[in-house]
This record gives sequence, C-alpha cells and structure tokens, in this order.
Amino acid sequence: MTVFLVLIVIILFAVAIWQMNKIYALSKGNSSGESGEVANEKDNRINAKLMVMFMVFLYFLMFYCFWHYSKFYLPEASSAHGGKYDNLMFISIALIMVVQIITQFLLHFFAYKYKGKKGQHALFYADNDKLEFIWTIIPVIVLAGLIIYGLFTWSDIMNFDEDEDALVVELYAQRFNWKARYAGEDNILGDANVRFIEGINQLGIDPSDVDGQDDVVTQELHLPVGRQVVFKLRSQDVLHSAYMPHFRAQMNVVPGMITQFSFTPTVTTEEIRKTDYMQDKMRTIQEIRKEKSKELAAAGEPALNDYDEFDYYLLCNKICGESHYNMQMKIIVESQEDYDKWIKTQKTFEASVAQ
Ligand SMILES: [Cu+2]
Repeated sequence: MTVFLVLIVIILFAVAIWQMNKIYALSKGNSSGESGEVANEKDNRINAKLMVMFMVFLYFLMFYCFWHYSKFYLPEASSAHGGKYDNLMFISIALIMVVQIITQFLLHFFAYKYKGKKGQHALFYADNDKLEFIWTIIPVIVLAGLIIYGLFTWSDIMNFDEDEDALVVELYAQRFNWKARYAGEDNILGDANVRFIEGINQLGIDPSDVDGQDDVVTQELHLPVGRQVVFKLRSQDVLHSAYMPHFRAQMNVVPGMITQFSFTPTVTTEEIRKTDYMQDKMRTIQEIRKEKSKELAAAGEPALNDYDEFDYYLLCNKICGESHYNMQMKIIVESQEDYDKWIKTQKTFEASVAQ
C-alpha cells in the first residue's frame, strides 16, 4: 500500500511538472493555435458533453450509494428522545439533497449550454440587486430556520429535568473497558477520586463516604425500560466517548470532570430482537460469519464463535489507544422487575470491600 501511494505521488508530481511546463510555453506564445494548446471547437464540444456525463455520473453514484448502503441505517431509535434526533437528521439531509440536485444540474447544464464558440463573447452584466437579494435572503431564511430548529432539539435533549424516580448510573471509562456504577438504595453516587483506587476499589470510591457504601459496580449495563436514566460519566485516563447508537446517545468522557447525559429507553432487548429489521440483520451477519468461518477453517484456524442474538452495546467513540475498537459494554434493557432481580444479585461496594 505504501509503495502504491508513493508511486501515485511520484506520478502526480511528474504530471504537475509537465503541466507547469506547458503553461510556461503557452505564456511565451510558442503554441501553434489550431493544432496546439488552445482549445478549438471540437475540444469545446467534447468538454461540454463530458460535463453532462459527469453530472449523470454524480446522480447515479448518489442514488446507488443510497440504495446500496441503506442496509447500514440504524433501526428506529430505542429511546424517548431518539425520534426528535432522527427527525432533525432527516430534515437536514432532505434539504441538502434537494438543494444539491438543483445546483448540480444548473452548474453542469450551464457549462454545457455556454460552451466556448468561435466569435461568441460573454455578455457584460454588471449586477442585479434583485437577484442578489433573492439568492442571499433564501439561504439566510432556510439556514436560520434549520439552526433554530437544531438548537431547540439540542436543548430539548441536553437540558433534561431529573425525574423523581430517575435511575442514576455512573459510566466509568478506562483504557479499554467500561464499568457501570449504580447508586444503590439511596440513589446517590458516593464521592470518587482516582486517589482512592486500590485493590478491589477500581473506581476510586471514597471509602469514608456513606453514600458510596451501597453503590454497585458492574460489568454489564442493565436498564429498566420506560424509566429515565441519568448517566454520570467519568474517565480514569484519557478522553473517551460513550456512544450508544441505538439510543441516539453520545457524550464525551473527560478525565478530571463529570459529564452527563440522560435518556429513557423505550424498547427492551427482547423486543428489538423480534423486529423484522433485527431478524434480517442477524441472518445477514450469520451468513457472513459462516463464510468467514469456512475461510478460517481452510487456513487451519479456529472458526468464529456463534453469534445468534442481538445485544445493545455501549461503545467508545474516541480513538483512545490500540484496543479502542474493542472498548464496549453490553446493555440489557428489561422490565423493572427483571432489573430489580438482577441488581439484587450484584454486590454492594461495602460487601465487596468486606470480602
Ligand atoms: Cu475509549
């Protein structure tokens, strides 16, 4: 790959030198009119047609990409605010699509229509206040509308009120794993600081803080469906980003400060597994894995392990080191009862220290 890139650079450099040489010769007036460097009627016609062909190619490429890559779209959001987020995204993309289809057409069509012709000169047209007003005011109104709509959506999602019964969970990022800390019976997270990290106390919970005694540290993130969750995010080392694509949630995790995000999960893990979207997706993934396993077997390597059920994941979305790609934690959205059952099986901070 490196050799290939170096070769391309050398070739492009040679072409650049060659072109500069040609420009230099042109500027000296050494070219010989018709047969030489100055474009003639035929060149102009060819270039005009190429312009139209390029436009058709661009349109084709755009629709092909939409068709071919649409299978990578995320399913409907599994959080209460997700719909608003998707709406904003859809409106922005739709607007960009409409405007670019029109402007691409105008750009290439005019290049075709007004191709160079012998004896034809451009019209001298100084200015037109009305035209300038129109093409200034329309983008101003559209952009202002889009920005205001975006700001409202943003503050709607980010400035949340904490419900009385909101579940408080800390997400703790370390290169290269996540841990979750539940606030326990009192729903208050105990103070924590890296200075307290010792032995089993990997999150640095302050052992003298009463609020921290009932905190529960887990390797899996269980969330009760339909209940607001308030995430408090901390990082032990570098900048990470907590990314939960199915819930349309992402927040930077910054060492030395606590960031937060909140959402209400609306679709349980069981429910999303049963959707047509997920069933289709799993079938495709399993086929790909089967093929890959065959290849691996042929090379004498162990086959891939089974992957038959979808799970939500919390991922890291900041390149934080060599194993960043594998920094993830399983998320299980379940009923309040199932959640209660699960959290009872987990050890409190007090109990694990005593042990
Ligand atoms: Cu990370």
